This record gives sequence, C-alpha cells and structure tokens, in this order.
Amino acid sequence: MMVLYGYWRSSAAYRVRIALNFKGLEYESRSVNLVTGEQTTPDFLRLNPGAAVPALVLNNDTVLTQSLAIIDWLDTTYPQPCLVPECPTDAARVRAAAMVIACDIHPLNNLTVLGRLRDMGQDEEARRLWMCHWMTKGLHAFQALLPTDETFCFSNAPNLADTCLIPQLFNAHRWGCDLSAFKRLTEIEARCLDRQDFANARPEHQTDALRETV
Ligand SMILES: N[C@@H](CCC(=O)N[C@@H](CS)C(=O)NCC(=O)O)C(=O)O
Repeated sequence: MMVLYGYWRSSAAYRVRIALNFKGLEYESRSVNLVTGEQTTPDFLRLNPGAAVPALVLNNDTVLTQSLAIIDWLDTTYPQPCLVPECPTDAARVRAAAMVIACDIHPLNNLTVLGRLRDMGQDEEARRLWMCHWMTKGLHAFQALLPTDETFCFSNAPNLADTCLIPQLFNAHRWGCDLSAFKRLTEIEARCLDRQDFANARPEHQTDALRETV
C-alpha cells in the first residue's frame, strides 16, 4: 500500500489526501510532526531532503515529493476520475489557478517563514496579518480566474483547483482572515466538504489531529 507522510494541519499534505480519496485509492498515513521538527530528522530527510511534507512512498519504494508533482503522478497513473482536464487549454487554466495557491501563496505562508518572522521580532498579530495579507491577495487572483457559473471551481465536478482551494481556505479560517470578498470560494468549499472524499481528508479527521487536540 502507498504510504503518505503528512501532518494534519499541512495544507500541502491535505491536497494529496484529497487527491487520493478522490481517486478512491487506499493509503497508509504516517504523521511527521512539523511543530516538534520531525521533518528535519535524518530519517525523514532521507525521504525528502527538502524537509517538508508531503512525501508519498509508492508500492515499489519510490519516493515522490512536492504535492503538485504527486497529484500529477496520481492523475497520470490513475486517470479516472480526472483531476486535470484533457484539453490542453483547459488544463493550463486549471493548473494556473492551482499554482496561484501552491506557488504564489503557500511559500510566503510556510512554517519556516513564520519562524523567521518571529525570530525577527514580529509578534503574533503581525504574523497573523502577514498570513492574511498574502492569502487575501492570492485568493483574489484565484477567484478572478474562475468561471462564475460552475458548481465547483471550473466545472460540475471538483478538479485540481478545488483540491488546492479547500486546504488554502482551511488555513484562511485558521488564521482568522476576512473571507467576505470570497463568496464564490466559500460556496465551493461548502459543496466540496459535503463530499465524502473531501470530508475524509479534513485535517480534524486525521489521527494525528485527534492525538494532538485531546
Ligand atoms: N511546495 C511544497 C511545499 C511543502 C511544504 O512546504 N510543506 C509544509 C507544510 S504545508 C512543511 O512541511 N513545512 C515544514 C517547515 O516549514 O519546516 C509542496 O507543495 O509539497
């Protein structure tokens, strides 16, 4: 069985959990506690020298890293149901939206960035404002890329864009960002979280969350 190294609150790992569930694939979850620094232990660095989750270990022991690369591999290897449309133009539009989140917002909001801000003397509220600033900017761009008349981000079924959006909104709620300008996105969120595949991937339903929050 494939093994997913993740952490309940990691939005990048959440993307991969959604993709695995969406495709109905079984996997074993192993938790890497980012708060205690397990991502920097020699054992984990052998899996991902980038010291970040997710990492997916395949049945033949190949290790895949980077959430978008993992999802791309899943979509190529298990094409149905698809996460990226076949038409190259549609695919590029969906990937562009996903990249607003994974490449534009996420690197500025990472744990290492937050740690650096703290070390530079920024207090909790300043760090919260930093997080919300980049999320709000990115979510405006993301929302503007979407058609306005679809049930999910780009069509009547979720795809890669929804797979990235839902974890990003989890982060936005967690940091108390004002989402009043993103009605279309929060409506999509409600529809996604009504589905079993997305709901089962939710951070609060992961075993490491249950361990940490009791
Ligand atoms: N671009 C990477 C980002 C991975 C990443 O930064 N993961 C975060 C959790 S969401 C992490 O493990 N951070 C560890 C740290 O900052 O020390 C991906 O999409 O997989």
